[in-house]
Amino acid sequence: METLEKGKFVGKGIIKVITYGTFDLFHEGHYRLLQRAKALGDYLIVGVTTETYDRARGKLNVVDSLATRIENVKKTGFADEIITEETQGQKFNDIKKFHVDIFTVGSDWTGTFDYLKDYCQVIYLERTRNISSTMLREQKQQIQRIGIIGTGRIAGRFLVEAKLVSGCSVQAAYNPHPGSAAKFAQKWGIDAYLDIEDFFSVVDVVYIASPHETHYNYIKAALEHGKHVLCEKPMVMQGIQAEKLFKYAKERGLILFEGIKTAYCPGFSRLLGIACSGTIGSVRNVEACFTKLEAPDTRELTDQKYGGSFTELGSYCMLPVLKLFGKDYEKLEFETIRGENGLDLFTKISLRYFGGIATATCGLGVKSEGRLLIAGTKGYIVAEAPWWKTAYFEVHYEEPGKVEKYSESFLGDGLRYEISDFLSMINGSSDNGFKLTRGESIALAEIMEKFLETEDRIL
Ligand code: C2G
Repeated sequence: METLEKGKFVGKGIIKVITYGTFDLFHEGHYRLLQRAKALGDYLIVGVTTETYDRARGKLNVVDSLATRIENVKKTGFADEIITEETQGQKFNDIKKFHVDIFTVGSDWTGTFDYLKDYCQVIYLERTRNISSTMLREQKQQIQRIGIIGTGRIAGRFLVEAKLVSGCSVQAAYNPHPGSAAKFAQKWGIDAYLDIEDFFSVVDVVYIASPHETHYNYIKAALEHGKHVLCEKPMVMQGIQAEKLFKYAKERGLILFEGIKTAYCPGFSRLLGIACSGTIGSVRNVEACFTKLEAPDTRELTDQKYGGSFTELGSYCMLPVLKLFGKDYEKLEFETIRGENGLDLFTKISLRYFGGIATATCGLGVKSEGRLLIAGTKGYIVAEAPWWKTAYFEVHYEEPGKVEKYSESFLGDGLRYEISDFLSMINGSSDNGFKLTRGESIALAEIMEKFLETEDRIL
């Protein structure tokens, strides 16, 4: 075998191909990838990721051990050599070390590995769009086929994050508007449906990322079709609707889950753990602020029915308040600054509890300092913006020099944590329902409802 010259394939000897993957819960997508990778050359090297590397790159929920995953790759008979992938940057070194001619990976990674083009050929093989239910049944695999309702920005982010959660495969998207559905399908290489019945027939669980006002009907329809549901916040904006949907889901043995990503990220769980541990004494005051300036012509600031800062950001700011003080407030008041079209540009909610007070502030048209402050009888916790993607916070006491600092990882867009918890609840492997309880979701919907009632909206 001749050595490779930089940027050029010298193809006189055998053609060496390399590919990498976790290969967890081995399925036909993996099989087809390896089959086609082998067909690209004469000798196939497969790099199987170690647990440590998967943890480092933020891949969650990996079920099978490294030994099982290697065994499954071996069983296909396509791999001539199996190695482990242990670190970031290893691909480049492997290509040099093994004199690789072709690097290949599924098209869900298109563009990511273009930096290797200087050293070998890079080929993105079309990913397998649909993993058949028959195959999953035969292998008794716990892979959930996810369908997305709504094809906006957040749906794209969800796709990227879902790729890093083992045990699921995004297979379909639904949007009643042909143009948007087709655009999304083309961009992300998944099947888009215009008919909701066809869509439901190919998925096990549904992620809802459509406009707020459509959530209720979509959740209901999905539950009626026996699908578990993960819905973007705010799930619904009436307490009674939330109650009905949770009851309906429970009767059918289905999981209904509101996606407020902060609730599921490791840093926020740790922060709550410390706040409730007595370290800062009894919690007496919670102040949460989240502002994000939006252009005046965006949906958030023009949707007369459900736009405005509180419907957009209120779920995040109310989350720590509900987690620390609960749902039984004695008093709740809104103060709002409205734009010319009547929508709120800035809203502050004040709540009084037995033994505590809280404010939640959000703005789309007024900028303020985003921070979460939890004050107790012995000290306080502070997390600066973006505290809703909690990665760092401090605990302070009366003595100015005494400061405890906490860091936690928050990877990517953070949606992977809620997807992972949602899947583990479906599979019954753990009950993460406590991170955002049904009662808290219902309370949030009631507060949204109260807020909308204070306004002159055409509902
Ligand atoms: N794959 C596919 N079709 C699917 C699912 C996966 O073609 N429906 C491909 C992936 O694109 C990848 C391989 O199968 O090439 C292994 O997939 P995973 O086990 O999910 O591994 P992944 O996280 O994609 O790791 O360093 C690791 C690599 O970057 C890829």
